[in-house]
Amino acid sequence: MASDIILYWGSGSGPCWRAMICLEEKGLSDYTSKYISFDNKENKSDEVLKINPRGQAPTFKHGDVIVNESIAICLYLENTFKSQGTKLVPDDPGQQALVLQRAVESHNLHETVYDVLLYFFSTKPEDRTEAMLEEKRKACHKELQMWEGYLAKLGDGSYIAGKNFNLADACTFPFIATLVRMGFNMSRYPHLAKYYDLVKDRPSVKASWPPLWKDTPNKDFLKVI
Ligand SMILES: N[C@@H](CCC(=O)N[C@@H](CS)C(=O)NCC(=O)O)C(=O)O
Repeated sequence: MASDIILYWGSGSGPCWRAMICLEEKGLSDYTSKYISFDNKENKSDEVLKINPRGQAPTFKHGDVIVNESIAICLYLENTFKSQGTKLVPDDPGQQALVLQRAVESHNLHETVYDVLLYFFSTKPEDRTEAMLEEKRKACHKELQMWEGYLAKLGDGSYIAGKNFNLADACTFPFIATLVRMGFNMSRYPHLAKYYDLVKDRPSVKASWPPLWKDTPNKDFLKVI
């Protein structure tokens, strides 16, 4: 029974998706799901602010325990529901170190992807300059080369931090999927493209796929990146 778990989440939010994937992986899919609209500023409602003074999503509560910050939520779920569902953090110290590192390191990918998107969302096409596009392009490719290299080193069929799906994937995949959704041409990164294909049909990922993305075609903003 997971009905004493409440998650406030917004569609298409990578941080929210991380928590939702972990809830599914831990067999907690019957949590109390509270969808909030960022457009209607529901993340700044009294109900959310009471739990999360930053007024951000994900906002999470389990009984009387409040945990905000997506990676903290994922780690809390693993620690609290250790014996059920997918093991998200391995016991072996070396493997664990890699998983924790990649999970936290996904912050860089998050920042990079959202920075590029913010540029597109906050400017009119006619106001975009080639110099700014080049700056965003460089930052994005520099970050993606890092992740492409990690996957290349691990070999075909690998997840982001080893042979099994774990916390690092829950934390990283949402931002790879965001790039694809927004029209980024992932075929230039063959390992990342294979990784996307490997993870996109995973039951936890499918069950938590952003609803607004389900019935609409991918965007094309990032085709120039
Ligand atoms: N570091 C936070 C970031 C959460 C975050 O930035 N959430 C965005 C949605 S993707 C949000 O709530 N934005 C509204 C705001 O900051 O007012 C986490 O990982 O949970």
